[in-house]
Amino acid sequence: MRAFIIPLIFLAGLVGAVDRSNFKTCEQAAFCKRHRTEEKRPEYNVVVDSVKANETGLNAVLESSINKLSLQVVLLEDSIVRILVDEAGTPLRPRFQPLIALDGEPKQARPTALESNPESASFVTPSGNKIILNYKPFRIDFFNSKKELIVSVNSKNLLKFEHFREKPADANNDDGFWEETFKSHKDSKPYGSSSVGVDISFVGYKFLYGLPEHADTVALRSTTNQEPYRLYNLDVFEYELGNGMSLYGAVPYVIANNPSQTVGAFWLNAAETWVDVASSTADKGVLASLVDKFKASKDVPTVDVHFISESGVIDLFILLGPKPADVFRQYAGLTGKYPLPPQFSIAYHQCRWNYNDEQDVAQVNAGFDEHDVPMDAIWLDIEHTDGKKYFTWDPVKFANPIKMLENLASKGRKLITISDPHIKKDDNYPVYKEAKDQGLFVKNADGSDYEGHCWPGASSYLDYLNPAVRNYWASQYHFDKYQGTTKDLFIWNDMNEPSVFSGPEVTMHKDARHHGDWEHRDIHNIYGFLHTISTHQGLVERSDKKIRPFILTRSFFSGSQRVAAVWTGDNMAEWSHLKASIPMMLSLSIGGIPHVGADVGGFFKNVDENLLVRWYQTGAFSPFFRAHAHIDCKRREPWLYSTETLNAIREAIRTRYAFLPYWYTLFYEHSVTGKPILRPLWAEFPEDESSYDEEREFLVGNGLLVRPVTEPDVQQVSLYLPGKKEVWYEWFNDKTRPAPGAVYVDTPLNRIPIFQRGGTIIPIRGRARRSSAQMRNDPITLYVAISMKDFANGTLYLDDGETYDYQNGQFLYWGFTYKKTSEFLYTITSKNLDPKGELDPDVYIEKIVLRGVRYYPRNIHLYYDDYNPENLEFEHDRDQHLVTIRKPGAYVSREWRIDIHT
Ligand code: NBV
Repeated sequence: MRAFIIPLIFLAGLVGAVDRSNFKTCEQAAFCKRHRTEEKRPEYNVVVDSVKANETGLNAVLESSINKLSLQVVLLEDSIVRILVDEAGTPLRPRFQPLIALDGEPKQARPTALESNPESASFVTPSGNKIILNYKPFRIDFFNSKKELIVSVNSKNLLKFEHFREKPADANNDDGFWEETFKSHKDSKPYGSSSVGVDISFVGYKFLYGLPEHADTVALRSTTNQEPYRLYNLDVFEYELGNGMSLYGAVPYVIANNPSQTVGAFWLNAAETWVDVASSTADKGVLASLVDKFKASKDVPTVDVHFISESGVIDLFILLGPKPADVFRQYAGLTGKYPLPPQFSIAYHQCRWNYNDEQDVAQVNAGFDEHDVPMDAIWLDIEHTDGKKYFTWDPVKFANPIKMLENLASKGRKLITISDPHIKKDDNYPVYKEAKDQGLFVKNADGSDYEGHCWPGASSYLDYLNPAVRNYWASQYHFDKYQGTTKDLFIWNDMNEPSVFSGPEVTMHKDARHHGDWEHRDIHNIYGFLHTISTHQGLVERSDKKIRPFILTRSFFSGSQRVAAVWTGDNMAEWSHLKASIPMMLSLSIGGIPHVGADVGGFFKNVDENLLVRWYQTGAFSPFFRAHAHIDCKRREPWLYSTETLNAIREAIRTRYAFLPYWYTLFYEHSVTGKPILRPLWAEFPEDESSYDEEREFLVGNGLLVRPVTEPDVQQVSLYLPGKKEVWYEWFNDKTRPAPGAVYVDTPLNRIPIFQRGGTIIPIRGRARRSSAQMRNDPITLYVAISMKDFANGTLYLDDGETYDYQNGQFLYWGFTYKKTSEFLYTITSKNLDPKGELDPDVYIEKIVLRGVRYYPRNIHLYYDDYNPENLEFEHDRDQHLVTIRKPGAYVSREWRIDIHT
């Protein structure tokens, strides 16, 4: 039994900031300190005789004065190289690999031009990248098809691999190798420290991104003379901005971008990980001769990264790009994509801790209708349960949940309930009793059930690493088990870092034991991921794989996108937090997790009206859009504010609903290509160096640029329009703006600065309704933004928005193209992009708006075939270069052509 000391932070109410003393620095984590500061570490060399080429790469043994390691360099499909380093021979204990993060076993590929000589061995990938394994000292260099060095592994000789060992009688523990204490918590390491680390240099790069989750800039900062970025999933109360402290989730993955090439590195390790980032130039040290040979100048900017993990193996994937879209696809190929979510989940959500009872829910539900504000889901936080026992309802406050669900469903709305992984220690709670009896909890080192303190008081934690536990937890969601629920109820998984109020750093003890005798240390960063995998399984099973699940999770790891959306946790109602939400969402988004958002309004503290409006406007362009607030905050339903505020909030939410067809199409396209939905500018404009550290603004898909207002009381904001010889259109007034360039736009309270990129066609729905379900068959308006080359195209995906029937052809995916066909003729055509899509709904195009028209249309005709033109009505605003074609009446799922004669 561990003693419970409830940190004061949880009783502290709404003031204060993070208590840093609760969380370790690198200096306080013995392994991190050793990796970071050890001056003279033994060098590893490749044992020359051990090098063996095989069908997909090279194997070898690495040797230092301390130990021997096995090395595999494996070529994977799609220009990815995997480097695996483990202890050689028969180690004392096996090492954990979080293979669950991978979306299946990566497919191997055959290299060409395998060569070896006394100093090195090399091979070439099908796309012309050359990989050289240097023997003395061990180093792996990656060259692109232009023969330029782009990545080098271990060029700084930071490889360090602590092997398991028997504790000698006279063991010296000065450096915390055998045992560590943090505050009152002792961590035992009977086989010693088993940490691993190595350096990776990105040669020719100044900018590196990734490593969510941190409340920091999107472009990673140098950590020289500062704390490294930390990846150790933690429940950080009142987190601070602008540093690399751990937060709730971990994606150990970085992307480097320069004008000619984008590359990535994925460090597949679930243990506590620290990452140093430093800028240098490759004109000194071992790489100098290589860059000299391959680069015009020796002064090659380089970003050096040092990954350090407490246990596990080195399992490193180098993604060779060469363009951002390639790297996104490569990473998604490894860890998976976010499957198409139900449509309601990308609409607007109303949450607070807590909606008090069924009457409260009914009033909020009605309030949205009374005030004409669309809304798709109401959320219930922990207070809805019977004593924080998940899968139960408070018998008094929520006596008729089915009725409540049906009321919501009658308007097309959903209910989301919270379900945390801590299980109240109470023999009368069946989940606790069964899990205890069946041995489903995480254990202490002595084999007893692990106990910690959380919301319900003394709790145990299910061991989701065990597939039997995942099945058990999944079954708790079945309708016969989770009573009072219907298919319109979805799930929120919180506190799954896991948060243990009485544990070290508010989480689980590292020497706790999981299924397979793994230590918690080995698996910590995937605990939340496993929790959501199991919830996902439950939701799929309970509907017989008919309804698409929706799960929101706070903790995550690489691969979590296969099962859940993520939010940025307990932020604050402060302008700085609104601003920080943009880089945070962007990092997650390029880290492969597309359905992301921050609590609109800010979780802690009361929010002022100006900030609330601006937050709604940012939320309206965030992939996940939910208002949420702490239990001690004043109520925040939109109608509790001034008319001006209510109007602005209504307008923001309606704008989100108008753009839903565009969002939904982007989510569909992500599920096919792995491309992020929210994109930093460089993702679309990798050559535009001015955009590399831009984080006030972002792109939604390739067509919309959004620059939310994140400053108080501003009447104007400046923003940057990227691209070369491109043109952008201000969404709300159609003004044409050339790129590249900075512009100022007016930002009255109800204005969100958004721009449409010339060359794109964006589908929207112009009528606001109560919920997205009620808009399902509404007509579409196409916004055609004409490029400098007289061209535009775009896509539209539609289906029933909730079932898996789209996998059996019940969808449509059509493309629209605008182009100049001859001197006096411009055409817009529709084309079926996926003939497997059989959906042919009664959805037609009610309006086409053409932006950037520099000619005078004489007449406009619609053709379903070549013979019967239909004359279309249109308006032409010469000053604004705008043509509006009214009621073309063309169906979105039919082939047609519109001719514009000039
Ligand atoms: O369940 C209560 C809250 C929840 O509202 C919030 O969104 C989570 O991030 N939860 C954390 C626990 C308590 C936070 C102080």
